[in-house]
Amino acid sequence: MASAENLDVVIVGAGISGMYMLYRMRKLGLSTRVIEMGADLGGTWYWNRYPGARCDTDTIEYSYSFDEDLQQEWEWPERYPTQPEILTYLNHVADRHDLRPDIMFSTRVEAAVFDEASNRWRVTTAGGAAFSARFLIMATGCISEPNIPEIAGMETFEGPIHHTARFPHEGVDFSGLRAGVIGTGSSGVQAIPVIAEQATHLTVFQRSPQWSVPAHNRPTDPDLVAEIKADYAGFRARNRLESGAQLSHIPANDVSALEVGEAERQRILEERWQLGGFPFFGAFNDIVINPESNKATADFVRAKIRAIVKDPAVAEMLTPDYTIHCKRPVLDSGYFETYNRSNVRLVDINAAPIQAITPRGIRTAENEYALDIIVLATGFDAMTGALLKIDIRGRDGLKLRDKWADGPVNYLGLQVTGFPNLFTITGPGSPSVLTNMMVAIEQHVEWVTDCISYMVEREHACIEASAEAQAAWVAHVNEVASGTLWVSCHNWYQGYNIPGKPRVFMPLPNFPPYVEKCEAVVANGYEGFVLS
Ligand code: NA7
Repeated sequence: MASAENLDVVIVGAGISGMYMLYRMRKLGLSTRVIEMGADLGGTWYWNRYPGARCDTDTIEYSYSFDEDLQQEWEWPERYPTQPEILTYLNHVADRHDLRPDIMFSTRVEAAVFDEASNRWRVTTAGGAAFSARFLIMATGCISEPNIPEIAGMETFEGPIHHTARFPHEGVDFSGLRAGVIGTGSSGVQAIPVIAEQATHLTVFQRSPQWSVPAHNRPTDPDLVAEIKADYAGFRARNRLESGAQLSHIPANDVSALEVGEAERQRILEERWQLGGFPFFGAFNDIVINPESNKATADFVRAKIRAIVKDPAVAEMLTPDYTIHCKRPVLDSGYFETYNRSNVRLVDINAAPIQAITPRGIRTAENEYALDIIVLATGFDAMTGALLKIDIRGRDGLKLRDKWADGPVNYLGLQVTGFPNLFTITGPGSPSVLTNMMVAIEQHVEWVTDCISYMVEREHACIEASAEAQAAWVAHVNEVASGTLWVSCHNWYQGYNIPGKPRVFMPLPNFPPYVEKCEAVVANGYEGFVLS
């Protein structure tokens, strides 16, 4: 067995959460190492380099809040940041705080085993390195493990096949090529208009149509930025709790779609449509809980799709029949308009499924499509995929894979019973993907920092979620989720995109009460945790 380097803390992943976690652990004076699979930092923003990749949260909110000088100094050129801009920003943060020396790149964690005799985690990597740490923090991301569908004949294709989350760093020139894109989630919807402009021909293979709304990207408004920077801390605080860490600082209208007449309803929806982005889904306060309000909103978007897409048959194929906002909302820049181009064809693979990838293209139940290049925009094994890829074993050799065989269970989305001193940043059971990830990440990193600091000060060896607290938390998450329309369709929040994955609602709706709960737990001496 390789001898292990002794550390206080091992953090897995050098994305937004791993970087901030390292910064915080260093401030506590703890010896810390971040282990990162990629050749460089950035996590999501390191890997997702497909054409058109861009964050769908406004730049003024999608940035760290912990460094006042940084947030005052940094300038974003547009409303939404592009993938390269975010990567530049994260590299700047790493340089500014000298984070790199404690990050091991190109190193994949293979296993993490808890040793009960020493109360330490032994972390081993694919390259044979070993670390022994008191605390193990999984900063592996919610949407980081790509979903590569098993399609017969994939290996026979004569051209390249790229997943959006594993796109070549040097980029891909689609000029002169017949391209095929499988998948129409956020990644597909962002990539499709850009690829359509370059490629000779583009075929989009759609399993589910999307309720996409216009992003309305535009240059940064200097007046708005000046106003925010005059009191950035206040803006962050309002964002965090008053607007519920939603995906936009523009709050939802506090009115039901059913409380207003038809003309007023249309006026509000049109106003929100023109605002663009996530504020659209805040047109009314009950879109995700009231089926009738949801239908009114969906009907509005349905009419928009019909108005944009010239061919009625194509418009029909592009119009979803499920609850709007049930799958994670998608923002676009000219997505529906792309289907008016003569070089773009839409194929409904729900009606005629893909049977095989052949050497020259894709064969469905109805047709064979000749292609030179295929893009898999097929998403991720979200929330649990990256965690379960690692062989994590807690007390008595208990495997996390077994513990979560019927779906993830934990307390506060932070800790799993039987896995002492192991923390998951934005784990399932926490608001995570239903919020602005930046806000959720900072809240978790700060909670974990305070917890570790408390333990170090009081010389506690272990913290572990009690079985009772965990059971109550799992029941709570299910109860909250079941009161929403997020359980009414086949979304990845419930694992529907991965064959065989347990159908469990994974994120926790509603950020402010969650933060209150986390704070109350601390105020009550880490209620629900066993400290030893
Ligand atoms: P998503 O949102 O999971 O979208 C993946 C798309 O790929 C979606 O349209 C899926 O259809 C489709 N898909 C998945 N598996 C298959 C197979 N096997 N065959 C055909 N089509 C398939 O991932 P994205 O990368 O677009 O976005 C992920 C997140 O990144 C997003 O939510 C934002 O947070 C940013 P389905 O809808 O499952 O029928």
